Amino acid sequence: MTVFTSNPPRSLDDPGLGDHFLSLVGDGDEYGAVDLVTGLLDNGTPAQRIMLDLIAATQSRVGELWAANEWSVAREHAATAISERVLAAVSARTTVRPTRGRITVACVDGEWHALPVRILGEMLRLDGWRVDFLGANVPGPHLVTHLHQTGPDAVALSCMIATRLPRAHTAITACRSVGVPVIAGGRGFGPDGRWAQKLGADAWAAGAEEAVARLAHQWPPVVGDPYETAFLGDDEYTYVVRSRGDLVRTALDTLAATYPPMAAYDQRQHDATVEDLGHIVDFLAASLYVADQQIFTGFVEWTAVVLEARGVPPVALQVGLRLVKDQLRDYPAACATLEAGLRLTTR
Ligand code: B12
Repeated sequence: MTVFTSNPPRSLDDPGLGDHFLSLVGDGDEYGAVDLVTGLLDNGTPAQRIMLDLIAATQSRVGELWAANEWSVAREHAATAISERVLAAVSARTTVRPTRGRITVACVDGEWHALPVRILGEMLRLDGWRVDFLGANVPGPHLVTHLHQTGPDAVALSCMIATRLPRAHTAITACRSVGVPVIAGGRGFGPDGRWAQKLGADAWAAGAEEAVARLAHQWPPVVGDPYETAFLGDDEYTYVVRSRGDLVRTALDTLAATYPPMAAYDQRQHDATVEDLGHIVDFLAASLYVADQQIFTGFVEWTAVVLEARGVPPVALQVGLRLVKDQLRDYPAACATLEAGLRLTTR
């Protein structure tokens, strides 16, 4: 790995720069990381490129290292905090007076991934928008109050994890019903944003750069009837959401009674099992809500990789899926979805 001690990096093309920045955020070297980007800015690197090609790209690598169990959750949290600090340092060095309209940038209710959409907010600010950045976890009613108070031209809504899609739908419907069009983004809306369309978003963009272009050249969009896509979710979805606590508890009790090694679980293993079962139910509910099994099968594929990296045998995921399925015999769509997930674990 290149270590830039005496020769500070001059451009994003310097070999080893990405590795070096990753090691700085991974070692908690906040000042080193800020110095590095300050040097890049001084050498004329555009702030947008630093945000996307360095900060965002490094965060994706942090995610891979966490998923592979090479980095602990604490190390990922610390690295993310430094990325946020670096982003703030880049922002502080760039002033652009607003020349376009006003835009509200927010995460949906229950969505804690604020950094990706913060990068979007900064990119929009640099493109001349007046940005109101509301950050993580914005409940729908508060979002609407904010729209009434500020009258923006658009809402940029982020959903990074598909379990938040029902809440995203509520927010999209509420924004559109007060006449503010929504651009959606974040991996939670699906590989090509297909669920954003289903939930009635006026536009979707894969990343910040695409969103900046879309908002500059294709805004306001042609807005359809906000109530056309207002109703999703059926009896099965409602049942699964309402019974979440019971589904997880019963699965846990059955597991404890039928899987002797669980008796030796420590608190951490017990909590992880509760969390995993909760994820099964939450992704199932989201899948039923938008009537697309891919949300669930994608979750199963991803979880299998994460568990494997932690030495958990594939049978554990199978057992979890079966324990939830056994409780949902009267719900055909839920059973079919869980079965599709089970098939993936037995391949
Ligand atoms: C840091 C992080 C966290 C932090 C977030 C802190 C913060 N302040 O942001 C914390 C610890 C809170 C967290 C929590 C969780 N996380 Co997390 N997290 C990450 C991580 C490592 C980095 C996120 C990031 O900053 N990415 C960098 C950004 C810049 O990348 P990007 O997605 O390309 O960004 C672009 C687009 O998303 C888009 N975009 C985003 N929003 C919007 C909005 C609009 C309008 C538009 C147009 C575009 C747009 O524009 C961005 C810029 O170009 C990712 C890994 C990853 N690869 O992203 C996992 C990841 C997203 N997390 C994941 C998971 C599972 C979780 C948890 C469920 C973990 C847990 N067991 O609790 C929770 C869920 C919390 C919740 N309810 O939200 C998974 C999601 C997997 C899946 N199946 O969906 C990932 C992918 C990790 C992994 N490899 O498995 N996480």
